[in-house]
Amino acid sequence: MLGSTIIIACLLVIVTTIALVAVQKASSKTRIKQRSYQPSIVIAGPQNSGKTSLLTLLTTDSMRPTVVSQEPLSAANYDGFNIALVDFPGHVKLRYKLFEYLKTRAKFVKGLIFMIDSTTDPRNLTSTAEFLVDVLSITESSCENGVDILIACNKSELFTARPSSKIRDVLESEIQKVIGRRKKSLNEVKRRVNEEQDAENVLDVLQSSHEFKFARLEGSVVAFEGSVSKKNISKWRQWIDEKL
Ligand SMILES: Nc1nc2c(ncn2[C@@H]2O[C@H](COP(=O)(O)OP(=O)(O)O)[C@@H](O)[C@H]2O)c(=O)[nH]1
Ligand SMILES: [Mg+2]
Repeated sequence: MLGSTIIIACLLVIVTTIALVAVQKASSKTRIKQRSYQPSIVIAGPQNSGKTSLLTLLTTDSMRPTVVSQEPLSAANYDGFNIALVDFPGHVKLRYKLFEYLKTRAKFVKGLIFMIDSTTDPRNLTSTAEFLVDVLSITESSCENGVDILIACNKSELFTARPSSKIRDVLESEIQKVIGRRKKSLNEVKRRVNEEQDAENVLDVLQSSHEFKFARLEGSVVAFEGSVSKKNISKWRQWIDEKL
């Protein structure tokens, strides 16, 4: 009698242990699944630069009037590949959606198209440079090789458009100033809270020596001009094809 009770107790312990291990394995599998995303190419940049027009042209081969959306617009399986094209709203108040996306999925982002209106006066590119610093702070620190970036200088058919090389150079020197200003304001805050140190570390990732250079980043940064309305986007298509 005592013997069979012990055997039943042992069996119960064994069955419970097996069940617990099985449940644990199943839940860790779901966690791994949740961390895996479809690879994507992100379209970001200031408002009105032509991001949604580009998404429309790439996915429908036509230029249509766009509607401002507060949510990212996504096209899954672009060109038959297992890759999504995601267009993020450019408004300052909605940029957190892009930053959250990049923070959680940087490893799955095959490339980021940062669209700019090339007719923007170079003297007004400071806010664009600030936006790009926010993006680079995440992409350069979230994955080992960074994320490759195409600065897509749109509306190049307009006569006031600046060449992409000029825009790239202006952005490079503006970013240098933005980093300088941010570091200075961090230094002015004497309290050494962990979070502040983190912010400084991120800036150091972008600026290993005293001068910021795109070429020193982990991800490659190139700038090409194009025009969505003239369907003149061959250089951008070529860059996208390389990422597919
Ligand atoms: N001149 C010109 N206008 C363009 C071009 N691409 C887009 N636009 C216009 O720029 C405006 C903003 O485009 P949209 O795609 O909504 O910009 P988003 O805010 O970045 O998504 C629209 O009026 C478009 O028709 C282009 O290559 N040349
Ligand atoms: Mg848009």
